[in-house]
Order: sequence, then C-alpha cells, then structure tokens
Amino acid sequence: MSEGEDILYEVKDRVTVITLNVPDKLNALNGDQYLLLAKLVERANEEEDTVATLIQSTGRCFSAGANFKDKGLTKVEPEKLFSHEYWLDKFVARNVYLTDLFHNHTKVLIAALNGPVIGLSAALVALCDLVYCIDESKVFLLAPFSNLGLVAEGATSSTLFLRLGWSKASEALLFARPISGDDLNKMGLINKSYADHKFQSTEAFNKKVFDDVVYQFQNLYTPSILANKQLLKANRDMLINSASSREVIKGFNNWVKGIPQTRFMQMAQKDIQHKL
Ligand code: CO8
Repeated sequence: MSEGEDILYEVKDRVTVITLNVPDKLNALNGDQYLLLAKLVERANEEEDTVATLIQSTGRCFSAGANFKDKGLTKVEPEKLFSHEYWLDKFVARNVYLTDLFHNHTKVLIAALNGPVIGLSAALVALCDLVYCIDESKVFLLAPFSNLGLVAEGATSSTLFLRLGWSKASEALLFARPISGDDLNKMGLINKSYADHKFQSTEAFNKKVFDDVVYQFQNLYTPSILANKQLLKANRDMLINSASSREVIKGFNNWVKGIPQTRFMQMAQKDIQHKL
C-alpha cells in the first residue's frame, strides 16, 4: 500500500482492502477515480485466496459522490457538451461497468462507513453484502439525483427499495431526502454500528471492522461462503440488470441536453444545495 494515491489497494489475511483516500474532497471522486475504483474492484475479484473485499475510507465522509468540480463534467469542450459519443463514454459506459462489477463481485463485498455516503458512491454501498458504520449519528445516505437533474444511478432504483422498503426508497429518490444513519440501521441496511466504541479516528474504526471481518469467516468453509453469496445474489440479478440499463438511458438523455452539467455548476458555486 502506498501513500499519496487517491485509492489504496492492499491484500492481507485473505481480505482485499480498498481505501478511498481523497479526504480533503470528502472522498468525492472524479470520472477517472471512479474508473480506478472499478479496476481495483475487478482486480480484487481476481485475487486467488481472498474471501472478502472491504471498501473503507478516510477522513469524515465515506464519499461525497461524483466530484462536481470534475472538468470532465462541467468544463467540456463545446463540441462535446451535447454529444452522444462523449456521454456514452463518460456516463453510460462507466456507470454500467461500475454497477455491474459491484453487483457481480464474487467475494463477500463489505463497506465500512466512517461518515455520509452520497450519489454514485451510495449506489455502490447499496450493492455491498455487508455494511458497517462508525456511528449511526455520523452517517447518512443521500441519493440527490432529483436535485442534480439526474435520475437514479448504480441500480438505486432497485437496491433502495430492496434494502429499505418502498416508502423510504421513494422519499430518498423522488425528493432527494437523506436517509439518516438511524433509519439505515433500523431498516437493516447497516449490519452493525460501532457507536459504543467512540473511535478517535477513522483508521481505528477501519482496523476494528477489518479484524471483525476476518474473525467472521475464520474456520468456515470458504467455497460454501462464496457459493451462498452467488445464491443470494441470484435473487436480485434481473432487478439490478434491468434497473441499471433503464437508469443510464434516462440519465444519458439528460446529459445530452446539458441539464446535469448546469446543476453541477450551480452546486459548485453553492447556488443550490442538498436537503440535509
Ligand atoms: N465534489 C467536489 N467537492 C466536494 C464535493 C463533491 N461532490 N462534496 C464536497 N466537496 C468539497 C467542498 O467543495 C468543500 O471544499 P472546500 O473546503 O475546498 O470548499 C469540502 O469538500 C467540504 O465540503 P462542505 O464544506 O460542503 O462540507 P459540509 O460538511 O458542509 O457538507 C456535504 C458535506 C453534505 C457532502 C456537501 O459538501 C455536499 O452536499 N456535497 C455535494 C454532494 C453531491 O452532490 N455529490 C454528487 C452526487 S451525484 C453522483 O454521485 C452521481 C453523478 C454521476 C456522474 C457520472 C459521470 C458522468
């Protein structure tokens, strides 16, 4: 593992640990960083001896979603701004690829939430098998697509109702309302909150989650764990795949009209903000 990289990758004790490492931007990721995350998750899938892939973060926010200052989104050359080719590449292909990689990951996929999770990153967390959080009072999940001229991404139009029920999913998606950590915990999206531990740092929380993950699969028969994951996942295959393809086409239609680009610029200039 090397310092100074945007996303860190390490394999230890049969777990691949992927760490979002852009804390000064609240781990908001630009297009290249989301693609890097996709490549690292793909690499984790190919690791021969691992049982689990743990996605953790740094600082006070798990991830603030897409970076609204990403030049690839807001400073696009005029001839590309409304171009089908550009948005098929930068939006459709990348989102489908990332969603598919998370959905079809063959190891146990785990997220350790050190703070809020937003947008496309929230969608990826909702595709994880297990979710742990540092303290439910410090965490929320925000799917702010209705505020950004976007539609559901990363299969959230199916994962949120699967994991939270129809009513919460509607509130979250239609009105871009944050779902509190307390609700995420009560509704079962969070497996365990570590609030009682009162961790002094994200690193201490990450270490505890890592140790607990390793402890959980010790002495179990690994092929059965992974086969059970496949069996469980098969129940959502149709839902995720169809949601993902419907979502990107609706989203794409907005990008070629320039709608999200304008909303992202307004967000960067603080002309609009999210309900928190
Ligand atoms: N992108 C870039 N910078 C960000 C982002 C972001 N998404 N979020 C926060 N930051 C930066 C802020 O600009 C600020 O920087 P600076 O200190 O230099 O001014 C710093 O992080 C701290 O932010 P705040 O002062 O706002 O901290 P708060 O604790 O008050 O608020 C929030 C934290 C709630 C996270 C708030 O910053 C926020 O609402 N951020 C926007 C979140 C957002 O809208 N993300 C996009 C979601 S949509 C998505 O992910 C799908 C997009 C699909 C794109 C596909 C590619 C084509």
